[in-house]
Amino acid sequence: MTCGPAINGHRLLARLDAFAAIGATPAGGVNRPTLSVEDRKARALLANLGTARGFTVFQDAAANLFLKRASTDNDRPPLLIGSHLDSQPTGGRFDGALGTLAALEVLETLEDNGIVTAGPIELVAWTNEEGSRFSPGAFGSQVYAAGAFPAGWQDAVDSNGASLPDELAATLKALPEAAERPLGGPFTAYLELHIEQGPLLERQGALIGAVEGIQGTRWLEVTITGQVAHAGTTPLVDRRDAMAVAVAIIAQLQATVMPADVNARLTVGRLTLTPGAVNVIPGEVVFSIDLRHPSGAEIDRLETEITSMVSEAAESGGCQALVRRSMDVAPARFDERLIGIVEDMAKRRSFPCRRMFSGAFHDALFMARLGPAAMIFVPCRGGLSHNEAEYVEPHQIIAGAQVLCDATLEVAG
Ligand code: HGY
Ligand code: MN
Ligand code: MN
Repeated sequence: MTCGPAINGHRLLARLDAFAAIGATPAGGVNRPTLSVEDRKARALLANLGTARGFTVFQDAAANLFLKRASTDNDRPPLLIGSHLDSQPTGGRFDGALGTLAALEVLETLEDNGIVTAGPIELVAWTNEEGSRFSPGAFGSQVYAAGAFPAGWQDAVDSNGASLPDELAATLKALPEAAERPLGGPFTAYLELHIEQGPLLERQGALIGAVEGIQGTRWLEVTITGQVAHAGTTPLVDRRDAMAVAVAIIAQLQATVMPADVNARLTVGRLTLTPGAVNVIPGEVVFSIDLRHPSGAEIDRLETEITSMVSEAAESGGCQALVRRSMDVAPARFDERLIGIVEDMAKRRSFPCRRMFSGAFHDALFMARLGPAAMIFVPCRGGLSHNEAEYVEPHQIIAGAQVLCDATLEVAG
């Protein structure tokens, strides 16, 4: 069977280096928070690269950034390919950037080969996939899928008090050359290349992951309120120590949830306490819970269990407790035809490929609710991600981008 045009691997690797320099950290990672000055720099670079090749630059009200490559019939719904440019504070060079820049490489390869597609192909760089600066994550794709902003989004502030609406407005303003794109809209298919962010492909010696779906994710915010008091004079019986209660809850969660179920994932990634003085009993502790499972019903059951565990521990420690959901993403299955195309393209190139589920959430999850979507994974060293040491071999980068290009052409017809 014939293969499509070869992508330009050198150009793609050079692009990844250029973007890795934006928000580069001393340990070799990137810190490019969504809607930050660094994010705006990366967006501007992407827009300039697109304009230089004659692609039209758009952004929608959520600052999702689009590069449109024209076709025979530009009124057809586009084929969307892309990922995100924002990163975790101690993020890697490939999470998001790989899929976004591979999508650019696909558009440029079509351009280099003078290939005209029936319908337009649009690169998309989603706003705030990570959710680490502002909750919820996958913000841009959620807004695209809903055609509207989530309730309460205007109240989101980051740890320095910067507001989401202000940062969004400043980011939109920073790209005046981008034309306005209405929110949402039909698309013929959505394809996203991403690193696996886990160890499976590497362990199985596979080069390509044909992703069948994504597990569910629920973020909870737990607030424990006790009483601020003197560390030296307050006997145990009189303490209402928010930290003691929080520690007991977290220890119980760690000891019960994941050990009981190999498919469950529970992470306490953020904890703040007040007043935070050495000799003062903490009056308030707020901590996050990132809960994941392939089964939505299991997530519901675990949330109920966690909520009652929290209130019992708070009560026995003389404290109040509040559990609030800050993100809730149901599991998603991808389009069987697209998954098959990814497998076929990998086979055509003799790239070892295996089907798998994604432990991480991705923007493709929301696109799968609207239309046919699928993902292509490549391995990352040791399965490490959300870590500055994140690494993908050049041949794996090129293989992933090549499969994205072949699958795009197969779908674009
Ligand atoms: O958290 C996630 O699953 C995604 O990688 N941001
Ligand atoms: Mn990502
Ligand atoms: Mn990530």
